[in-house]
Amino acid sequence: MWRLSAIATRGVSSLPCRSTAHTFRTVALDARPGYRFASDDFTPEPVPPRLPRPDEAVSRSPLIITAAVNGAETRREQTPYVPYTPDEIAEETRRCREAGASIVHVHGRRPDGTPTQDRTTFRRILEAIRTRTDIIVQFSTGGSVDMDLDERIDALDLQPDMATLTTGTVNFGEDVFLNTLPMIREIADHLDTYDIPPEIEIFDTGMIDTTMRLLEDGHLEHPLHFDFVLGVPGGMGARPEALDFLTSLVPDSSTWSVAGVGPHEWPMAREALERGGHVRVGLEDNIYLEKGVLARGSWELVETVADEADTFDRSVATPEEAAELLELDKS
Ligand code: KMH
Ligand code: ZN
Repeated sequence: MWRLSAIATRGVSSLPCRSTAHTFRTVALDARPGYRFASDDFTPEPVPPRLPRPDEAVSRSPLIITAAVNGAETRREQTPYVPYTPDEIAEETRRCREAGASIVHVHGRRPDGTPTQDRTTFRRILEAIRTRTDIIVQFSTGGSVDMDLDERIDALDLQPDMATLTTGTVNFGEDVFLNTLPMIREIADHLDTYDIPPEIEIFDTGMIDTTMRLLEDGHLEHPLHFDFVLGVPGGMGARPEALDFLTSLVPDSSTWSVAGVGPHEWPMAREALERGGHVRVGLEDNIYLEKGVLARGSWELVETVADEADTFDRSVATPEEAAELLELDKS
């Protein structure tokens, strides 16, 4: 909001209608005291080149790595390593846990790979994961772009440790990932009913403003964990400046991770490592270990981040440590 005000002020500074400009100036001054204007003209001081980086104040907390092992869109035609069945998903999850992941983000698939949020499928996935590992299990409520709301929330009564909540609509490649306000409220309230902490998925800046409104209206509570999904075609681009801005907007009590899509996975992971944030990787977001080389599973992407953590003075969080950082009650 304050940025829009400042830009609007600059936009009207050469306009003859000074009363309009004055209105804009007042808004800008109230909203962001850093912007000052000479008393009789409307030329702002230059915009600082960069917002202050938040990493200076951040302690080097253990690194939470989330493995997004399958997603709804990644297909065997693209990579043979994407898991479809509950057993395949659970095996891949076990490998990711061994490689350093403390959270797994899962979508349901039918045996032919088509996406489903069907409760029976999720029950099998949950059971298969639980018998193999102690990882924190996070269900998707995003599903795929073709699903209706009922399908997306069908499995939440199984009470996973966490579930996602996207707080806005976004273009998603050629499609639209629809999340109207009533839908968002319904998912948030459903999560609350089953006492499931959300991970707030942010594909674009306005989604943070909507999250704030949901907090004010009592549909969400502090502390929140955000995941900035950057680089989706149609969503917010994956740039360090985007992270500057997004991290400046979230409440102080929040934790955050970043999921860079496609070639943005590594640069964004490094930004998060450096700033004290957390990282999501996996075949849902990116199928390559490096240009032209397929990752042999999400575990290999997890392993790469875990190997790099030390360079940034970060230890890799166990599920227990992750639960503590996110203030989850893991029973
Ligand atoms: N598959 C995307 C349309 C989530 O898991 O919560 C939505 C998505 C978000 O993947
Ligand atoms: Zn997902």
